[in-house]
Amino acid sequence: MQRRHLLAALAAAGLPAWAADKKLVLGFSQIGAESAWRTANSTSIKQAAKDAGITLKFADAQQKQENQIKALRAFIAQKVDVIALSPVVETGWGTVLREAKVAGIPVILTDRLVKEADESLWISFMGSDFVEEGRRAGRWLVDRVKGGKDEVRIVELQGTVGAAPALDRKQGFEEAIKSEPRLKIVRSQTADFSRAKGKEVMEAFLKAEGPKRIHVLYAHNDDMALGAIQAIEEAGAKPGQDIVVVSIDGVKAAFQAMVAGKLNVTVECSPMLGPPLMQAVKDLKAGKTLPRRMVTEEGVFTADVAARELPNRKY
Ligand code: GYE
Repeated sequence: MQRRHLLAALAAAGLPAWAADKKLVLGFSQIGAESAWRTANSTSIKQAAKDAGITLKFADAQQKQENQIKALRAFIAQKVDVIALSPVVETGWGTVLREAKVAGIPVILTDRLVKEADESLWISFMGSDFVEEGRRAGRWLVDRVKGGKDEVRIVELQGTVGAAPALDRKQGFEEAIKSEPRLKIVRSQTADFSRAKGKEVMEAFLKAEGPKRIHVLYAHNDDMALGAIQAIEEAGAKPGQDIVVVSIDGVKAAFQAMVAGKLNVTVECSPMLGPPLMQAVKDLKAGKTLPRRMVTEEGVFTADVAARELPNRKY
């Protein structure tokens, strides 16, 4: 933005001209580094802050809500201009969000939503529609099994317990497969969005059911699917053929697995939230009102388009 525009925006927002010379400070509380999605998300945030000339205080909570709460308190003590939070689970945020509100620091939720009755505790939420992602995965499967007669036995790898994308992707998928009574989820367990746990839990599923009694794997993210693919191969079955593999995110490794014929479909979930977040921080400080909800646009990619799409993938 040109300086005279910035000054005009500041004046319109009732802010003094010196505010134009102060670099904005954003405190960002990240969940951790559990998946390729998360790593791409962190890179996007850091790069976009640099490009926008915003000072970023980045805190990695290593998957622990208590670390996120500590980070938020540190941001409040440092009087950052804006706080952005990607909450590991949905509940338990009321107290610390109220502390931010009392301190007059606006909070933007990115990626995941919280469940709090008082919705004035955050000013905007940007990220994907996880229920819709689950529905897209389910609809693809309903279409795929159309016309068959036999029961289709599904095992499900859930994301982190209590996390918005785990709850919502389960709900959306279940809703979509209701229209096809042959589809049955026979086992469902968390593997915490990680590749190692995805492999471990899939091994347990294969042991309990036997590879022949599992027809479909639905994983709430690509990393768990990729771990599970390894387990399926080690059990002597062919992922993508003997067991249909459906997952979510659309990371590069998933496209590579589709090209190799081991994964059937991935529902896209974009981690590139850095640029819209920095824009929101600037808009906010220029006195603009942010939309309450900003939804990411995304698609569905199947194995037959994977080779063509792979070079276009940004994460
Ligand atoms: O799908 C998963 C990550 O919240 C959308 O978290 C995100 C999810 C993503 O660990 O891979």
